[in-house]
Amino acid sequence: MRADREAALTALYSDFTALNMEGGWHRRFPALWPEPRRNFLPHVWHYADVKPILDRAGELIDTQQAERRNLTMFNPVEGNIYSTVRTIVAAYQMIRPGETARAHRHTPNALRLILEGHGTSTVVDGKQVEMRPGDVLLTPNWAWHSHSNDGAEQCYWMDFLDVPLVHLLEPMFYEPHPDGLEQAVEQLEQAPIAFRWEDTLAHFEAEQARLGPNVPLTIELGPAQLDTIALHMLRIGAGQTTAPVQTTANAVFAVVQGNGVAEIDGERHPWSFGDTIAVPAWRAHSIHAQSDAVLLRVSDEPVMRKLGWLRSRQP
Ligand code: 1HN
Repeated sequence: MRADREAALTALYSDFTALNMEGGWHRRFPALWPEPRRNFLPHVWHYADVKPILDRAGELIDTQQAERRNLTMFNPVEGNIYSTVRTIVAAYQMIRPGETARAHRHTPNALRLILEGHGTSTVVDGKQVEMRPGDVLLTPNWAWHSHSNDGAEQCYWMDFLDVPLVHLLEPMFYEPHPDGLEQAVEQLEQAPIAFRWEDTLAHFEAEQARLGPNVPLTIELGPAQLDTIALHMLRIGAGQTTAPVQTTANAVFAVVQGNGVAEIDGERHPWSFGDTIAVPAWRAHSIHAQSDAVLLRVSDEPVMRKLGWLRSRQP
């Protein structure tokens, strides 16, 4: 009787497999778990390591060959070859004097943080804005964008895109501009897609007047224009540390100025100007500054909030 049942079960389970199905009571891997598994790894990429590599690439690869001379930072978690955290990819890009990165558009949302160099501008849907250090410039879903360096200096910046989220959900569309560059272009000093460094500093001053001098400040670059990505600037004074937090939002931090140490899941990660810090979902973290620091936090908070999955707590 018992042996009959065992044989019947074995037959049942092999029929599952043959038909590409599985019993909820028979899984080899659980489908549900009590709280987020920490999957992607905390990691820091140092600009001091990246910059010479961008410079070497600059001597070997031109913008004819590479539509964008960019280096993407892939998380060291096993099996990953692209994403910086689950939903976001971060890249460094450099453009040399006289070069143009041709216009294209794609469904992934993108933004840039300018690190170094003057004389380069970006054109987003026909609006040309200069790129200056500390500025954050947006290229939303399906906006045309190109970059040109008409100055004398190499320009370095960081790109952040929701490409991994688009890969996951699959609504990828990409199109090169038929003319290579947009034809009718209007030059703008202020534009809704441009968050200027001077405005960020003024915003911090106003926030400090409200909260006092001894606490780290967080401001949002808004109103939000990217559906999937939230942008916050953090100002952390020398010796200050942010309150530890654990959140379902995936984040990448970029260092705009200063240096310090990020504590992520109990491990210390030193950072300085231009570095990229991957803080994946549910990794408890706090950030300590050793000199007056500003960091940009790029996160998928709007996605988590919209879908009812944003949960944050003090670890
Ligand atoms: C992209 O289109 C740009 O337009 C930069 O400057 C970085 C990284 C991955 C995929 C597309 C750009 C990118 C990118």
